[in-house]
Amino acid sequence: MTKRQGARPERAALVGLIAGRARRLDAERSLEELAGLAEAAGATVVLRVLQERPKPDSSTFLGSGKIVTLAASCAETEADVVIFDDELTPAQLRHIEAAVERKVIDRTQLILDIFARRARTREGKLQVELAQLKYLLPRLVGAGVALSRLGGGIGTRGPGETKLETDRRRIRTRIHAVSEDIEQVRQRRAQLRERRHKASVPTVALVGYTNAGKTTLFNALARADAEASDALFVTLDPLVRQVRLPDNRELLVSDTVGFIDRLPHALVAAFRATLEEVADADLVLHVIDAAAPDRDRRDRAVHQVLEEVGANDVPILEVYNKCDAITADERRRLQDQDPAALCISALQREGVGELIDTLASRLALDIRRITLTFDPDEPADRERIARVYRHGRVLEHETRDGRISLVADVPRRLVSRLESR
Ligand SMILES: Nc1nc2c(ncn2[C@@H]2O[C@H](COP(=O)(O)OP(=O)(O)OP(=O)(O)O)[C@@H](O)[C@H]2O)c(=O)[nH]1
Ligand SMILES: [Mg+2]
Repeated sequence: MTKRQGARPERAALVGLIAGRARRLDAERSLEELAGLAEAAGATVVLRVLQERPKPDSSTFLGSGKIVTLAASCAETEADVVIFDDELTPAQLRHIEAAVERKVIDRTQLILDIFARRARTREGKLQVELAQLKYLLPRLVGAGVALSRLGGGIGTRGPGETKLETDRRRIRTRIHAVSEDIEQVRQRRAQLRERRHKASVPTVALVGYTNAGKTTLFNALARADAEASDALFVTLDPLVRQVRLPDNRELLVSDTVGFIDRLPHALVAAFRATLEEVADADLVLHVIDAAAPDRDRRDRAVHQVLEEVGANDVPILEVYNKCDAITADERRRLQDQDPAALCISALQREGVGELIDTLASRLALDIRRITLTFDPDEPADRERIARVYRHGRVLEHETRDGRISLVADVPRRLVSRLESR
């Protein structure tokens, strides 16, 4: 089933909560970000509501009085859809929808919708669809009144202009089929990574908040031309390219999906195949938008996702990007805060050479001196010798009794592979 959106953009009312100790400023920025997300999903924002209360109401999120006010404002502004800045429980979703008498979606569903719009490859589409279906299933409990009313638009679109399945039994079947397909993709990726490991090329994974400039930096490093744009979640599928270091060694750099505050858990889980690239890297390069007003909130979000994908024990290098867009004073403050910080401009290719040098030394730092003996008649041993020469620094080479013995400095992560036979 394919259904195209009509030409008229959906009119969206945004609702956020200033809850508990959360600062008003954070809530405001979060709502600002939600507006950006709504626009990325093709909506026009016609109303913003920020409500202060200690914690969300378990039934209506805002409380029954405020919900009535919200319904009136929505009618007045002719909003088609109400978007909540937090994930709603299935019960909240039902109650709110009944009260405001129009489509209600939450931050999670909105992000999933954007991912669905952006997904290009089979892998990306499968992963997004899985996350969407897993989100939907518990929300179709009962008669599924709420969702059956959804005509179209945000929250009803699957990847690639498909309409999402809303029949529970068919959703279950579909979840099963999609999961199996993803598992195959995951295995294929794992094989590719294994092959790269065998080739002993170190990998660097670019991570960061969406729109931080990862793809721009990726292009600068790899002299590639992947799509970078001032929109959220432009990149979904991992790209891997070779980068040659000044000392002629090679490394692989991967660009992947951007992170965001409260990245839906279902999405992280579904993107496991993609995000394993990060967990498996030798170094994570965290690209930070130096010009973003809420760096701390973004920073927390990135670290949370890294932890969720099991990448928190990969060494990390932080880079402040967009330093062309901040004042000299701000730059100095940054450097005071974090003396090791690298300030670059991926867009203007400033500091990229220095970054490459840093990458080279960070990847080379972890070196061990080893002595190995090889049998040059063995093809596997000849391959190992070649590998030592390619990736290490050979200090001694001695041939005795038909055997070759090498003393070399090699990256620690390669030691086990060179010694194993
Ligand atoms: N001023 C300035 N803008 C930059 C810089 N680097 C990237 N940008 C801009 O920031 C926007 C986002 O860049 P991308 O490279 O697409 O960001 P990304 O992190 O890959 O974003 P997603 O893939 O959407 O998560 C684009 O408009 C870039 O031109 C920089 O160094 N300075
Ligand atoms: Mg990108």
